Amino acid sequence: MRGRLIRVAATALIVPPALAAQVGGRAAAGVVGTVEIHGLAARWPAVVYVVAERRGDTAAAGVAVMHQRGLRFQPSVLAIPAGAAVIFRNDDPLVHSVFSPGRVDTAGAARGRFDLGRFFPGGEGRQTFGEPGAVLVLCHLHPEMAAYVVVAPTRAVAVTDAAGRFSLSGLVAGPTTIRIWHPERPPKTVRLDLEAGRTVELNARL
Ligand SMILES: [Cu+2]
Repeated sequence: MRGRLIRVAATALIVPPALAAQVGGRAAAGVVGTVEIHGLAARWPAVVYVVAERRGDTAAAGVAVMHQRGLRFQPSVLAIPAGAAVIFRNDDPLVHSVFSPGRVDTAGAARGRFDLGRFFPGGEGRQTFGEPGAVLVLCHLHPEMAAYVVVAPTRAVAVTDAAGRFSLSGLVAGPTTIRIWHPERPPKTVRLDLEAGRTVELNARL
């Protein structure tokens, strides 16, 4: 299903020269803004990502870390590009496990299910995420522990901060589709026409 277009506060801001990165020899574009989760105490942050990029980015997708600390997964939402790995590290003085019942996106089926088993204090496990989607991560020993690994189809992905702000930089200018994800809301799709060397502001409400 296609996401609704939302009203965009598209204000062209001046990008400081030091931040005006190049993409393929041209000045890069950027998007900054906020995501407000209407009618909900913000337990979870949102994830904002570019759906498709025209440049061929062959850089390694990298490795991210999600901690188990204070009987919580930290961060509670981790956003990575497809192909990246996540190291789950037990920083608590007790045993945790790490597993996923499968994807919770609109694909429906329990693809992406995994179970890394139990980890003693200081132990860690590693999982690579090849397919885009939102993956719920749980601990068998502590049912209250929950987190999401959001696997974006591109490298252009950001998690909102405590104030709901996000920033995407180094983007290719031109028509761009942005998707906003939150675990308790349907995803929203926004289409922007990005200009080289400029950063536009996008303020969305889910
Ligand atoms: Cu646990």
